[in-house]
Amino acid sequence: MSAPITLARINTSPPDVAAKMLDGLYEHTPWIVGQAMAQRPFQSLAHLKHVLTVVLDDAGDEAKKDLIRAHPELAGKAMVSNTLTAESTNEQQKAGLTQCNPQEFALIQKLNADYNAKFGWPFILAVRGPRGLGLTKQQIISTFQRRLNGHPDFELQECIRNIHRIAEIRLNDKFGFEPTLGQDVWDWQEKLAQHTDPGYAELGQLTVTYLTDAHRACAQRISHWMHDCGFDSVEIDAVGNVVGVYRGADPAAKTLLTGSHYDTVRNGGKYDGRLGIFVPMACVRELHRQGKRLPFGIEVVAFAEEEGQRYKATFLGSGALTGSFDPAWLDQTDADGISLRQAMQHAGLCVDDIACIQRDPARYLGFVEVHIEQGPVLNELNLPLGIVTSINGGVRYVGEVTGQASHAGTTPMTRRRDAACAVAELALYLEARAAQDADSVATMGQLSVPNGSINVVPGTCRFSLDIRAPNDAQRNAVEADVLQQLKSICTRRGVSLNLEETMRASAAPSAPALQARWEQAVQATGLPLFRMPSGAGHDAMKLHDVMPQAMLFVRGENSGISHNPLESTTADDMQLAVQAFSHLLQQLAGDNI
Ligand code: HGY
Ligand code: MN
Ligand code: MN
Repeated sequence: MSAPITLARINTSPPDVAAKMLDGLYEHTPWIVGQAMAQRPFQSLAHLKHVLTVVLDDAGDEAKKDLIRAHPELAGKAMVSNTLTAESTNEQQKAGLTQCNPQEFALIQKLNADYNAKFGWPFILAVRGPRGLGLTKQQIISTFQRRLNGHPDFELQECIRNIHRIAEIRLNDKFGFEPTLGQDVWDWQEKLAQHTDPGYAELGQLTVTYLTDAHRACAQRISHWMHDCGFDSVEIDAVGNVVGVYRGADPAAKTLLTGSHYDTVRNGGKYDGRLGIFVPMACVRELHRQGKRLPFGIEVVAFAEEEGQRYKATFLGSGALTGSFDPAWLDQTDADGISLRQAMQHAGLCVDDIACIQRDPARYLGFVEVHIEQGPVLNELNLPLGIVTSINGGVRYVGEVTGQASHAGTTPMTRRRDAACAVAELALYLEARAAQDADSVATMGQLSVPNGSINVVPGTCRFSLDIRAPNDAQRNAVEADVLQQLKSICTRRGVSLNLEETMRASAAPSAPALQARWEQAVQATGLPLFRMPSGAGHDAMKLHDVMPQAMLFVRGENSGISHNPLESTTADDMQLAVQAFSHLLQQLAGDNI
């Protein structure tokens, strides 16, 4: 039995001996590992993995295509003729590809043929999957079918990203490394995703909106898991936030506040918000397991409402902590006419206690939040972690344009007051106006004709506006132009407008001292630093109003797609997030690290 491979042996052995220990990482392509040896010593596995991606990136697209073509097809000829490498055999077995039924086998052969004919290389997918346990055959087939429609430039890079994921898992196997904390965080998210609102469960979709039964089940599960992690106190507060406190050794010390939200958008992903709850929970569990107390307390809050889906009360959960809960929200009604007040009472929440939730900022060191990036940047850079420099400011509206419903057949085009066309004209202006700035974004996420008919000119059209920019002045400029255009469209078309602002959040630059701690923590993992703004809004921008805050981003799979069931990240990346968070805690504790 050869001695286990260690980083020390890799760093100190002659380069060819070290490369030999890593043989098989990249299918039939040893030169990548060979060239990476020049970058020794490797600080960590994460450092080694990233260096391998850089070596290949520097080699260019033809080298990438050669590497892809060195791979076998899934359930392909090599599997049938039993000529797969040991690693590929293991991987395709774990994914059940060696047990395809005739229909599955025929379908995969057809997909292989079509994919090869379209792209000129085989389809590559890390079939061990984001958890490392192996994807199901159905997941493999549906990914295959989805990516067959991709663009060649994207598919080339996506195959390479999957090859790096395959190499990462093979490297873990060689080192006997299991990202166990990341796997636990991954499993918590899977279990929590079992709770979803009625109408979505049947569709296999994840939707958890404020105070539904699924939402309250999530609160219960999170509170039970917090207890299991060893938090000293766990409570569900008057707006449904789940608050876990792990006391510090020094009762006079300030507390570190952290957390994120557990509500989701409709048909959302499993990681948006939730990752920022479970990463600190895993850190507290490790402290508890070691019987360790930091000088300061750690308060992890699972915020009950951030997305503003059921009620127009965005950031309700974190807003309650900063004293910005708006009592007027209580009279808002949802699509079924249930008021927020009724929903809270039905959930057993005491509306009178909401004011008690407000925190005294002087008691806190600040707020840190871990969140998936929800964009493609880290995914395309092959970077597991990113440092957030600022959160873009945003403003949201809901509106209704009223024109004149009339007969689609008899109303001349010159005599119409078509509410939908007015809104459609605004949508195109919104898109063009935001595109004028390199980094503004504007979205009309909702556009509907209530009780519309195929043969009636729309008399009413409802819509939403979501406008964001890296700073408030730029956001306000886009907003002003859009509102001005909306007004002139309505005047010209003879339609009326009802518009309501539902959310306004200022851009939130990270507190330099806390950002520096995230940077130190990421460097300690062996990864390069990458600083970036957040296009998405987060609870941190609410806490920003009252205390220092800074965020850590975790790479998303599938181009970092979010607010979509394809949202994904890996147990290895979550492990690194837990590692970075633990390092930040040690820094704050003054540990000499
Ligand atoms: O919309 C956002 O940016 C966040 O996901 N609520
Ligand atoms: Mn979200
Ligand atoms: Mn979020």
